[in-house]
Amino acid sequence: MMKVFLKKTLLLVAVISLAVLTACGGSDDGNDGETEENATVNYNEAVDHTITGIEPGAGITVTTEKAIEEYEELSGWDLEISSTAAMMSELEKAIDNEDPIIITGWNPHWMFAKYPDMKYLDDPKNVYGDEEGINTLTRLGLEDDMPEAYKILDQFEWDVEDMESIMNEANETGEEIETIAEQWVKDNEDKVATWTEGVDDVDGIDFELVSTPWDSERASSGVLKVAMEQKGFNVTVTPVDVAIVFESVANGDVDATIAAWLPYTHKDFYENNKDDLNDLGPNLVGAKIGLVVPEYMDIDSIEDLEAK
Ligand code: PBE
Repeated sequence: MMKVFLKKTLLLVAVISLAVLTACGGSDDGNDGETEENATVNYNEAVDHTITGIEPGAGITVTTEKAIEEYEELSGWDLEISSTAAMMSELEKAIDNEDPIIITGWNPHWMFAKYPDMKYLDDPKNVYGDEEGINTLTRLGLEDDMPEAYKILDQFEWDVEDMESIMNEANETGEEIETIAEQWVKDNEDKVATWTEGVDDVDGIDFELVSTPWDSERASSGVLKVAMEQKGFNVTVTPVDVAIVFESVANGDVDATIAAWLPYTHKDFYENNKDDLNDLGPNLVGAKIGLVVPEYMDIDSIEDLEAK
């Protein structure tokens, strides 16, 4: 009798515990929903309706201004324009404190090697676009004036991994990108040989490459300069704002650039100048830009943000 009673009591206790646990679980779910909603609202205010951006002369800056115009959810938002270095230090601070932050991010760059727990926000209006290429553009007439240079530019292509290996190493060691790029050329003779294949040596022809100041382009222009100098060219690399890159190639002030992010990031610059330059297509595929947030932020799309 006593045993049966005990058994029943234990069973009852077990059933009650289970019920309590389930109830807690249930109310937890309810809280989650609330937290999610609140969190989204708070992100907008926590970042002060501000996207942390980079230099004024970048394509991603222009594209982000366009996104602010095109997305209702970004109406009233600001783009904080400063420098890539300033943006990266804001990002580091935010991640250290698990604070929300929205940056203008891109690949190839070492930001994803250093902070792998970040994500691109979905961009349903396709303002930033999908994956794109980094194209080679030359001035009109280069093929006739400098056939050897033209042939190297036409054959120049490499992979995201190549470019990133240079950028990551420079970031980790603190050495200049150009120094590492030079070493990369020595270590990758076979790949470099495909760029210069069938090209005769020249005797000190000056060649002007125009580029942008970001690590990705310091890496590409760095390797191409060394590869062309091995064939006898004297190469000058001039880093300038994106607008000047396109204008100077189109004006024929410089010979070429290998720094055109297309078809999205530099779209407007390309459209304005495309009739006056020669587009040799991508020298790298798999580049991307967009709005990037740390994974701990509970949003997935630009449309999860809210207008000011
Ligand atoms: N970037 C890196 C540049 C091109 C290379 C994405 C910051 C831009 O024009 O936005």
